Amino acid sequence: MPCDVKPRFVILYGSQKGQAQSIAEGIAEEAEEHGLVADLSCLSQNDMYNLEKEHAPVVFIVSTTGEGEPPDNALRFVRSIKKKTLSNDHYKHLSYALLALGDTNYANFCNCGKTIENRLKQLGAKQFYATGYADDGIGLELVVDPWLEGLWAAIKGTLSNMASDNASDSAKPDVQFNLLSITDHQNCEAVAPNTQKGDAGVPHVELAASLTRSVPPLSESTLNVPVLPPPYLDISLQEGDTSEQMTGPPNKDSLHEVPISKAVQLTRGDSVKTALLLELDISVSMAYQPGDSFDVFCPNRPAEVDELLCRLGHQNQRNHQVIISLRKDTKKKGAVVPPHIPEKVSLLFLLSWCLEIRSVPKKAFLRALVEHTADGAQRRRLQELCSKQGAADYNLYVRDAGLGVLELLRAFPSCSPPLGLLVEHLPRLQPRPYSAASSCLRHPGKLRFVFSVVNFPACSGRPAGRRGLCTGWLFDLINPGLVFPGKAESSGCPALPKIHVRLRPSSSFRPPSDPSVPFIMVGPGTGVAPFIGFLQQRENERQNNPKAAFGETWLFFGCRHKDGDYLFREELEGFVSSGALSQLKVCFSRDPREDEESVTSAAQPRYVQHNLLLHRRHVTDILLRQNGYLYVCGDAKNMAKDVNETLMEMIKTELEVDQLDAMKTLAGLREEKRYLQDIWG
Ligand code: 2AM
Repeated sequence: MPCDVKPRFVILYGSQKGQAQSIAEGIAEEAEEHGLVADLSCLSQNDMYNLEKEHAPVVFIVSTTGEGEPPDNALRFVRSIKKKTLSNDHYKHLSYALLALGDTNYANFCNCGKTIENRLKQLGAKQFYATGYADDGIGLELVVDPWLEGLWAAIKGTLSNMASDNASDSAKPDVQFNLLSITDHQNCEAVAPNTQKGDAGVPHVELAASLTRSVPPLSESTLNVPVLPPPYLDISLQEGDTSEQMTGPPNKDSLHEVPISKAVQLTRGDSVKTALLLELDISVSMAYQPGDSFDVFCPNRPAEVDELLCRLGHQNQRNHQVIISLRKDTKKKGAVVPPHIPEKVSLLFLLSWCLEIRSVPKKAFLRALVEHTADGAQRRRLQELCSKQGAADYNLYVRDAGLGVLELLRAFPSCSPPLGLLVEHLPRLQPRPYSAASSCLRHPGKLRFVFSVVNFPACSGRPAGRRGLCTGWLFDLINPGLVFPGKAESSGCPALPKIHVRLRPSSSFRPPSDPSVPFIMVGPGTGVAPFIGFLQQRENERQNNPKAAFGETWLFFGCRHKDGDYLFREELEGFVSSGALSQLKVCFSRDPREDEESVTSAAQPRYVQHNLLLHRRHVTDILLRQNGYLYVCGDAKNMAKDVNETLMEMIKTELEVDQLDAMKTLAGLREEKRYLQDIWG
């Protein structure tokens, strides 16, 4: 091997939303500092790598989507390594390290990473560095940062072992490294809180005090912040309007632009979150089943886009065409112009429809902002926030507060980043998923969905008043034509607009195919949505086949006030009268209680899980003896976790088994796809 050839490594990634991709790209960027050359590709680009013949160490970065599935661009790879025909020495040359990303709010934490790791081991691969399991539920960085820190020593150690092996075997190929990454799905609405236009003029000094508080002088070496190379993207603006007036999201290939045919407010009063029902006219576009969900594409808020344009100094160039190219001097092999940005795009369109401007800036982004911050104290605070010493502050003031780049720029007024930095660091603007709340057997050609308008609380760096991006946008869109509770629909309503949507068929969240199988639905708040579809379908089936055998159906619903947010009350009571719903169990968490002591009192349980507990005999009988199904829909962080805990307790009591066996029973139900979740948060 010639002595001036740097050891090379390959980075492969698969990405749904870009988290693992950006980690892999970060590793690739750092490679040069470590005297290595990186080769970056996606796992789905299987013509770019050949693990079978790979004699070099490989680093996998793998995350998990949905209920434990691989991200789309890792599916084929996972399938290929699962083939039974592979011999157990198939990967005998392979040395690997693996970083698994996941979210403990969802079932089957890090399942894709675990699957790949198990299979690699079975096929003879050797691990050269301990596997990291990073949890987005509490912050990926808690595991990712230390894992990355130790990675280079592990790579170098493996490299030197290989080099000494090579010295004794000159016929072996050059030493290489490979990095493989796969990225996961995250729920979107909650990730990117931001402020509204009215906030722009508020003095932020006080609000941002804790974010920007001056720090005692710290030496650069204490802060341990590496100096980053300049961005690899060249951005220029060409005067004049873009030829095409772009409206709606880019890449409309699989999208449908559908009219909103109805908008109804489902809630009353101020003590509950405003919940709305929207009906889309899909008669000429798509077909769906109860249990399916679909994506809504929404733009960033114009006020936020305008403020960002001003802050970047481009206020008069909104309609200029943005031209993005790779820097000529870039040496990064895998560097590409972000694929989610069309070739010809106006600056306004770029910031409105392509970039998630409310996304929480990663530490790498903060690090890059340091270079563009003039004021010394502000630079130092930014450095601290992305250093090891500032990890707790970063988590508290940036990550947990959900601050976006706009709030950071407000808090650090001397920071003036170039547009290219934003294009490089802001992820793709993601559509927001919603569950269908209807059956087309009941509403032919129509698709209904419900949502609560999200309001984010104030925090350091952001005053109160900011709404969820998509729910706030939908609310403003339909507001003039909204029908209020108890009011008759008038034919003189203003016309409702069209929106872009894309169907996301569910692989398993469906009523049992055999109608005689009993099932239980747990859906507090807007989590009731898919069950309205299930029950409309069931009612229709019962009308068409009055003699068929139908299993019992139970719905556990919860809300705050009987007279405020009891969503679909009339329809649910109608399902009970028609027999489509055998048991409707409703609880109100904030209505006055007769019995404050006992939350599980038979008279007044507070939450759905308390009601489940009250009916544990029936519930466990349906699940464990009648082979029934259990569906849970709604908030992942609290409700779904608590329901899971309660189920565990119920199984322990009813089957008289210990915690471990109860866990196994629940895992078995998940495996058989009889315990299914459609949860978010
Ligand atoms: P709360 O808002 O009074 O706390 C729909 O959002 C319903 O779910 C509300 O009644 C809400 O109650 C309730 N809820 C909140 N946290 C919950 C949890 N951990 N488990 C079950 N229900 C919960």
